[in-house]
Amino acid sequence: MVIGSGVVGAAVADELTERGWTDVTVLDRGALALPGGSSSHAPGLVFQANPSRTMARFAHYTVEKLSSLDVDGQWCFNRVGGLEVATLPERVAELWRRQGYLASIGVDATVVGPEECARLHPLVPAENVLAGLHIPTDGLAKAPRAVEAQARRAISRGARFLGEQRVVEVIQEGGRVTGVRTEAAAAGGRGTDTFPADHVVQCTGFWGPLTGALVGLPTPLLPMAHQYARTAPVPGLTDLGPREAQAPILRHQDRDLYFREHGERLGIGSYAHRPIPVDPANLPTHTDMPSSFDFTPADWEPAYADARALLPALGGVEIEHGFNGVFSFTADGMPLLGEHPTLSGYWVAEAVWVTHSCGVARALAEWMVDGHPSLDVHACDLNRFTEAQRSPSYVEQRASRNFVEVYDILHPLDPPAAPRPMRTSPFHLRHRELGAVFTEVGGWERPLWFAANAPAPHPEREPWAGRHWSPIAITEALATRESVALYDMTPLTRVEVAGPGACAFLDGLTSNKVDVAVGRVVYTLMLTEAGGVLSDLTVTRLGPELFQVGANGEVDVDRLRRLAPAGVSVRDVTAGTCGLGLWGPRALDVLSSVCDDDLSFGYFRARTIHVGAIPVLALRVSYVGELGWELYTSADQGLALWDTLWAAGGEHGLVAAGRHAFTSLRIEKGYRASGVDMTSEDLPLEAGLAFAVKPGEYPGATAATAEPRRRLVPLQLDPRHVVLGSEPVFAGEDCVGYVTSAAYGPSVDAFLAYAWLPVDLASPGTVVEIQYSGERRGRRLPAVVVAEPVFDPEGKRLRP
Ligand code: FAD
Ligand code: THG
Repeated sequence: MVIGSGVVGAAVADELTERGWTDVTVLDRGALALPGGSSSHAPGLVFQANPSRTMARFAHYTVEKLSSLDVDGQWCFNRVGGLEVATLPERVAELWRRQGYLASIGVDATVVGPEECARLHPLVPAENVLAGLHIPTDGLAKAPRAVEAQARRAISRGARFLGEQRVVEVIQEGGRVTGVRTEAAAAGGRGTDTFPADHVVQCTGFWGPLTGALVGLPTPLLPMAHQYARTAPVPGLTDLGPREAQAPILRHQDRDLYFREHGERLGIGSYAHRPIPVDPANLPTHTDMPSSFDFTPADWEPAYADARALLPALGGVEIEHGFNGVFSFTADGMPLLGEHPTLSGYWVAEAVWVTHSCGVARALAEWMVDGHPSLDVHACDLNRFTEAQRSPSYVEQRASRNFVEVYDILHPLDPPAAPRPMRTSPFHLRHRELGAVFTEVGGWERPLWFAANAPAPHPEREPWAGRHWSPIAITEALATRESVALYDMTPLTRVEVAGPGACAFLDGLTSNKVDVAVGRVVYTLMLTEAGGVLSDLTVTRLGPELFQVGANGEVDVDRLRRLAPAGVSVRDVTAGTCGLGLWGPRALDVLSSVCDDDLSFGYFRARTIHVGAIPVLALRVSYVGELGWELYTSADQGLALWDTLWAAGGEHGLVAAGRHAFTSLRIEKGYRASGVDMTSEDLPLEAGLAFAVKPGEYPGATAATAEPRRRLVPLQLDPRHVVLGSEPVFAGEDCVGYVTSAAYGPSVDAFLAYAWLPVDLASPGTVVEIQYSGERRGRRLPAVVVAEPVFDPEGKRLRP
């Protein structure tokens, strides 16, 4: 059962029937074939470039799929190409970065000069642009036709599509969906129909919050209006008949505008106006086009002036028709995909553009049929948000911000603006006293570095590479290696797993053996059935059936909850507790001066100790690769814990250290960051995690040991060079891989970047190039594969 017959619902029906699930019914509240959602009037520009590899590949699949479909010979996809132009120097650099994202997923794109832009697009004068990114395979999707073509194919395999059936209730039994009830607008009046179903997929676009409410599911998206208008005939454009367009679709992101041809007219979309949120509860219910609101000319005027400035041919041309069309925005700009956390069989695919619709639908169908999508979807996971991040006010503030920033040049480290601060650890006050510069992760304020520490001498970084970075991070990292430093570990997700069967549950869920002695810590992986790495966890055995799991965010918590058998409780204790990392060669000096307990317990062991008067769970674990402990206590005692350690640390050179120091040290040690260095697309052996995979009965056990196809390896660069992550890696002219995480490694005085490379290019000594673009054009930086870890390969610091 699919609710909603827009581009997403139709694509889901097509993908499910292709996989043999042919008993599919698609219901829509509107009349078919144009039920009035966003898909009914979307202009359908498909630009594939995206900083997210997953999103870019979703788009690429949409291009491939729609190119192969037609409706009675009429096109679903018109491959006119895409042209993103730059009018500001910083946009030129951004175009190079975008070219890099595309290269790393195998899509050709070229940064071209002004003359070539003018040659490619009849309305763009060379003198108005600095450069352009030309993507020959971008183009126009005809959304209503894409719906029709995919619906027809699904119907030919057994699906049915029913219009004027508004789903008003989801029927459930024992935590599973069993069907839906609809209000049907039949010819003579309104009636009620019931449809049994084992699975329900919510593809209701911006109605999502209302549909979700039927099953108690906050669907964190904000419907917003966005202006689109069509001009009168433009000199220089010609009537192209059913072909509609031949010039590339055009983006003028410096002014939040995009353009497409409609024959001799031009269609223009604008994100330049104020955010116009729409309350889904107040949508007009009895119009043919509830997604289309009246045009507000005052919002349009400045945008049209900008459009005319880029395209002088619009000078004397007026707008013939405009509207404020509604579609969905989320807090982080990513779609919402996955299964309801507690109601099995209830799936969601919302906040999806036409651009990504086919890729999203394929991922969801794979998820439903095979257990997990073939692409990494953790950043799209419906269950990625904490409770606070699902609150309507949070969603409104962040989604509105996203609307404003949709075409902005965003630095990977740009922190979100509001609402902040949202979650603060008990150490926050002390952080501020020490001049912390914060970013925000998962709602938590997280220090990047502390102004109280002095900058290390280091060559100045160019502005892009230096943004949100400070050579103070080098000081903090070196202090960790040379004396001792204090890190806030509070944002690390901590989950208590308890009750009869807890041990068997964790043992049967993850790749390492967690049935170990009480007081031991185990590093272990959650895998997909295909062996892909969903997450890496530390599992600390606190009692026979009591464990503390260190995890990577909400998606992990969701998986643990979902799969826990009756009797095993899964409790996220992150918010009520706090943690500090006390690491460095002098960590023992500091801790022993405020602790009378025996601190001789070994590496990857845990004990309850007292720091001053504070009971603390101490783990001999260190993500930075130094002697020391993670120290956890309840949130109320956090400040006392900080103050006790801080007072004791003075004479040993204790410094507060931030996230940049942390990252550079973990990269020196070769410790992977789940979701960044490896994802569900990567096998443990490929990611260099064979040591965490033991024989046993757990998801992915068989597939996990397959032969590596590629490898995650460290690359070493000149210490003056900087890359930030996601850059493409080249061997000669061929793009052979991409960077995951990177940082300057102060202990080895080299810049380090982890990257995925084919097996034959993964041996130490292999020379490759990373394409980096900071201030202007892309540059190729030489890099060499090195053996790992580059720092303390024998682990002497951890086991002195
Ligand atoms: P919809 O098409 O809205 O479909 C949802 C369906 O669910 C509707 O048909 C609705 O009737 C039905 N429904 C809702 N509630 C119920 C219920 N209770 N029971 C039964 N049925 C229900 N994207 C691009 O990629 N490129 C673009 O250039 C582009 N330009 C855009 C321009 C404008 C002006 C607008 C408004 C959007 C644009 N978009 C673009 C975005 C894109 O149109 C949408 O993201 C996409 O169409 C959403 O598809 P959908 O299937 O999720 O939702
Ligand atoms: N601390 C705790 N839990 C965590 C993390 C953490 N859970 C999530 C995430 N971080 C897990 N990631 C790692 C990565 C590496 C190590 C620990 C957690 C690590 N690895 C050693 C190595 O690879 O040599 C030891 C592995 C072993 O002996 O099995 O320390 O930061 N609590």
